[in-house]
Amino acid sequence: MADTPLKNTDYNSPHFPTWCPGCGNFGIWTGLKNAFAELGWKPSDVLVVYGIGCSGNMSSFVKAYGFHGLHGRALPVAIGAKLANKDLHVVVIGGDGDGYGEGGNHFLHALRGNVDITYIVHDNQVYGLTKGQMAPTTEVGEVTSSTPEGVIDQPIDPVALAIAAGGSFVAQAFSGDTPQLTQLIIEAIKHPGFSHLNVLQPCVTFNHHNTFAWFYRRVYKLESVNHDFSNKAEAFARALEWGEKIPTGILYREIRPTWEAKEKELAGLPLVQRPLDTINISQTLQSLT
Ligand SMILES: Cc1ncc(C[n+]2csc(CCOP(=O)(O)OP(=O)(O)O)c2C)c(N)n1
Ligand code: SF4
Repeated sequence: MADTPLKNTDYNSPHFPTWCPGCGNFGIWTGLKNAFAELGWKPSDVLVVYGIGCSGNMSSFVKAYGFHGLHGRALPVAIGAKLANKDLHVVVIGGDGDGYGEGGNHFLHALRGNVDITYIVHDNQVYGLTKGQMAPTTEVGEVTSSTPEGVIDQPIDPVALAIAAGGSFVAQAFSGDTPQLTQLIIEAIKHPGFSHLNVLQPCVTFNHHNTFAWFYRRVYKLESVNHDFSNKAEAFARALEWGEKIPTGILYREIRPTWEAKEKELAGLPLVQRPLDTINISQTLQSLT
């Protein structure tokens, strides 16, 4: 924690983002830095793990500890870091292709495991960095650079999937509403367990359907309808909403023990602080011969 109040700009790296002008990633970048400042975290208090994509390029634009992983593999890196140092704050940034496609398997099992990290997905419904191929969330019929005759596959619904797979915190935000997004990032980070925040993020270059204007006409805040986020059936029904009405806010939250709390070997000092010279693996090695 810092002694003097922190500002959004304290997390700026020397590099200004290279995203296309008007890209929805700018709103998420702002929201993340706002959240860190409000939480009073110094850049050295947090590790941000990134996947590969326009979203993952944020690794160059945020001043904090960072690890730019492989496509689809940000979650296992982040979980490994958290288990090695349970006192470290760990946030993961990735795209919908990265996290729901190539990394979909990691996503499902992270939801079940409930390791205390926060996963923020920049859901622009397209592969941005590789120039506009279909992604797991692209809508049926969309013409993309890899589907010249329109998408045939049914899109996945990330928030419904997360609730069904056992997520303990599932929320959705819109990158065009930075104040709400900032608060949701803070809520997600404060949640004791795995938190999933799907951020609706217009890609102004390759997705000309799900634009800022398109979202502004459809998004509504769950607070405005007194949504009960402890009710799983209600949360699931809201999570399925898409088209004319799209919910933002916390869809589902439950408190249950984290993976770290249940694993007896992790009780006490974080693994990184334990002296290495007390570790004796000779018995294990002998049992293998
Ligand atoms: C293992 C592997 N497969 C494929 C790629 C190529 N690749 C890089 S980024 C990307 C898609 C990124 O899309 P998304 O995750 O939606 O992120 P965005 O760029 O839209 O933020 C792909 C397929 C790669 N780098 N590594
Ligand atoms: S290609 Fe799309 S997601 Fe990538 S920087 Fe440009 S507008 Fe943003």
